[in-house]
Amino acid sequence: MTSEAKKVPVGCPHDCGGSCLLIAHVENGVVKRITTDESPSDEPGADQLRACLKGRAYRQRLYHPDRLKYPLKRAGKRGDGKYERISWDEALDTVADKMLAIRDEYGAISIMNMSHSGAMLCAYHHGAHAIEKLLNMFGGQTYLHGIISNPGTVDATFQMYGSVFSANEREDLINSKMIIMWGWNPADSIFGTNTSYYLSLAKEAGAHVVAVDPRYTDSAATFADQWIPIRPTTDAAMLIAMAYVIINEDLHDKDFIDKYTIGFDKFKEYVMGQEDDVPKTPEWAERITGVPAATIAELARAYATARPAALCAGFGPGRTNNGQQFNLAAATLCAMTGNIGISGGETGASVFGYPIQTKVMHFPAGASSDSVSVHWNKWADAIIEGRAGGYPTDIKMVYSVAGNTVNQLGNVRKAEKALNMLDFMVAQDHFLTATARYADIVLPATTQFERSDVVIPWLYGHYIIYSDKAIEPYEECRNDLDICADLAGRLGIKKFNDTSEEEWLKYLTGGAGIEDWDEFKRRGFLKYELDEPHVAFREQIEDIENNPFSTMSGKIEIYSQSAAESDKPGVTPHAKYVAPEPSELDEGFPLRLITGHSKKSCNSMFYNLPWVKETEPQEVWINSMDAEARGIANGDVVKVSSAVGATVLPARVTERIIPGTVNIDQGIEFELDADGVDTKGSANAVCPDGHTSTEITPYNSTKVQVEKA
Ligand SMILES: Nc1nc2c(c(=O)[nH]1)N[C@H]1C(S)=C(S)[C@@H](COP(=O)(O)OP(=O)(O)OC[C@H]3O[C@@H](n4cnc5c(=O)[nH]c(N)nc54)[C@H](O)[C@@H]3O)O[C@H]1N2
Ligand SMILES: Nc1nc2c(c(=O)[nH]1)N[C@H]1C(S)=C(S)[C@@H](COP(=O)(O)OP(=O)(O)OC[C@H]3O[C@@H](n4cnc5c(=O)[nH]c(N)nc54)[C@H](O)[C@@H]3O)O[C@H]1N2
Ligand SMILES: [Mo]
Repeated sequence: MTSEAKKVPVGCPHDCGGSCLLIAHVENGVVKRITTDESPSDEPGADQLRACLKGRAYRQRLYHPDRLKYPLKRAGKRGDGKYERISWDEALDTVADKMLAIRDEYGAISIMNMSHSGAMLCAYHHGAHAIEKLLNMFGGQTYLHGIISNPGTVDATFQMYGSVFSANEREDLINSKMIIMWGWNPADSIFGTNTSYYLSLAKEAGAHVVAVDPRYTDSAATFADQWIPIRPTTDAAMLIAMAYVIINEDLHDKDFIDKYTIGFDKFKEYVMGQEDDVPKTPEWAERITGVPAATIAELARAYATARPAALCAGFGPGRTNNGQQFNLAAATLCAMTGNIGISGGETGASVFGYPIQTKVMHFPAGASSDSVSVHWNKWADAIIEGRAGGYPTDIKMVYSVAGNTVNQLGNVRKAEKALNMLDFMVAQDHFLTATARYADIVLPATTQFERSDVVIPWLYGHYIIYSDKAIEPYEECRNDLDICADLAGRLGIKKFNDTSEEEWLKYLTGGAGIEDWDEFKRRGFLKYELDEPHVAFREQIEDIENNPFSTMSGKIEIYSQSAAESDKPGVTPHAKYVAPEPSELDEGFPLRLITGHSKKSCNSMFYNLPWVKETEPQEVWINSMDAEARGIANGDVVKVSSAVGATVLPARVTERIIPGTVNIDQGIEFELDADGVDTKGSANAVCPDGHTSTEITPYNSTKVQVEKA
C-alpha cells in the first residue's frame, strides 16, 4: 500500500556558498522527488531559497549505485579501490585498537585530522565537527591550518576594515548603478543563494555590468555589458592604474577619504610614482595585465562616477602569488570612491555578509593544548619528512571526515607517496573518493536527508534552515556524531556526548531569536525580516564617531601602520603590485593555468551524477592562438603538464579565454595511470602544493605546457 508523499524540508549543507532549501517528497521511506522553496513571494523576510541543479539532482546522489553502503576494509594496494565488506563492530574495533596502539607508541598528535569542508554549513554534529572533538578528547591531534578558499581576502579585509563582516547582502545589488564582476562568476560558483537572480534584477533596473576575468564566463555572457580579459595574477596592477586615473582626473571622493580613511596620501605617493619613480599609469598596467590602457582609463572613470557602484571581487584572483594585493587594491578603490557602507556599493574584499555566524553556533569541538598543526599545503610533506624535516611530529595515522584532501590540494602524486607511508588511515564519507580509496577502513556516513540539523548560509543571507530527517539512514550508513560517539566508548572516553539531537539544535541556535521552535521545524526555515538588505559598515559610515572601524586607527586603513611593522614577508602597508618571484617550477611551462569552480561540481562532489555531468564536459579551455601554435584542434585530447605532474583531457579551443592562459575546472577526481599521469582531467594533478609567505594556496599561479596527447 502506498502512503501519501510527505514533504520534508532539508537544508543543503555543502560548501558552494549557497544554502538552499530542498523539499524531499518522501513515500514509503524513499525520496521520490526533490523540489525547492515555494513559499509565497509576498511573504516578509528573505526571498525563496531556490536550489541549484545539483541540489535538485540529489536523489541521484542519495541512491547512487556507488554510494558507500556499509563499512569497508582494504583488500588491495592503497589507492586501487579494492575493499571488502565488514561489520560496524569489526570496523570500529579495528579503528579503536589502532588509535590506542598508535597513541601508546607515538602519542596522540601522530594522528593527522584531514577533515575538511564537505558539510561546511551544518551548525550541528555532522561533517568534520565531531571528529575534531573526539581527537581533542583523545589527547590532541595534528590539525591542518590555513584557509584554502580566500586567505588573501581575509587578510586584506582585516588589514583595511578590521573585520570579516565585509560583504553587502546580495539583495542590495539591485541598488547598484554599476557592477564590476571582478574574477567573480556566480552563475557557476553560486556565492550565496539566488545571487544570479539578484544580478538579473539589478540588470533589469539598469545597472551597467562589467566582467574582468581571463575567461568569458557564463556570468559574463549572461550579465555583462563588457568583458575585459586580463592575465591572471596581474589584477592589482590594473586596479592601481585605475586609482592613478581617478587621482589624476580628480574623481576621488575627498570628503569620504578625509572622514573615514587614513593613509591615502602614502598610497597616492606610490600610485603617482613619488615612492619608487614609477607612475602607475594605465600604460604601465597595460604591459603587465594585457588590458589596453584606454580600457583601464575608461573603466576607472565609469566606476568613479557611477556611484553607487559595486566592485564585487571573487576569490579566484586571490588564489595566486601575492593574491592579497588584489583585495587590498580593490578595497582601496572602493574607499577612494566612497562606495563603502552605502546601499549599492561593495567593499572589494567581501568575506561574510549578514552576521548569521554570530547567531548560530557550530558544534563545540573543544580544544587540546597538546594539539599541533601544519599548513594544509604541507600535509603530505609533514608525513613524508616528519620530525626530521622540522615538522612537529611523525605522522602515523590519518583520519578524514567530509574532506577530499588528496584530490583538492595540489600535487596528487606526492599525496600518493605520503599516504603509502602511513601505518593506518580512516575515511568517513558518502563515496569511495580519491582520498577514501587510500584508507584502511572506510566508514559510510549519512547525508542531510538522513539526519536532522540546522543549516546556515555561507556568506550572505538573513535566514536559517531547519533540516529535518526525511528518511532513515541509507543501508548501514551512520551519522558522523554517532560514529564518533561509538568510537569514544571504545577508546575509554567518557561524556563524549550526553545531549540529545534536539537539545543540541536548540542550544546551538539559542542566540538566533527562534520564538516558535515547532513552527521553525514545520516550515523548515526562519527568515529574518529586515527593513533593507544588510550593508557592511553602514553603522561606521553613518556615525564614525560612535562606531569606529575595528582597526587600530578606527578608520579604513588605506595605509596600515601595523602592516608596516609586520615582519611577515609579503605583507605591505598599502596595496601594491608585486610581480611574482621567478620560480624554477615555471621553467619550460609557458602557459598560465587557472582552475575555476564550475557548475558541474561543488569542489569534488556531484560530478558523478548523470544529470549534473550532462551540463558540461571536463575540458581544458585554450585560446585558438595557443591551440594553433600547438597543432591542437577543438576536441583533441591533450596532455597538460607542469613541474609536478600531468593530466589528459579534451581541449576546447575557444575565444572565451585570453591567449597565454588555459583553464581546467577544479574538483574532478584524479586517476593515475601506470606512468603517474592523471587520466581524468583533474586540476591538482598539475597544480603544485606550495603556499605563499602569506599562506595563500596559489593554484591560479600554476604554469603549464599543453600538447597533443
Ligand atoms: N558550483 C560551485 N560553486 C562553488 C564551488 C564549486 O566548486 N562549485 N566552490 C565553492 C567554494 S569552496 C569557493 S571557495 C568559491 C570559490 O569561488 P571563486 O574563487 O570566486 O571561484 P573561481 O571560479 O575559482 O574564480 C572566480 C573567477 O575568477 C577567475 N580568475 C581566476 N584567476 C583570476 C585572476 O588572476 N584574475 C581575475 N581577474 N580573474 C581570475 C576565474 O576565471 C573565475 O571566473 O565557490 C564556491 N561555490
Ligand atoms: N586546483 C584547485 N584546487 C582547489 C581549489 C581551486 O580553486 N583550485 N579550491 C579549493 C577550495 S576553495 C576548497 S574549499 C577545497 C575543498 O576541499 P574539500 O573540502 O576537501 O572538498 P570537497 O569536495 O568539498 O570534499 C567534501 C567531501 O566531503 C564529503 N561529505 C559531504 N558531506 C558529508 C557529511 O555530512 N559527512 C561526511 N562524512 N562526509 C561528507 C563529500 O562526499 C566529499 O567527498 O578545494 C580546494 N581545491
Ligand atoms: Mo573554498
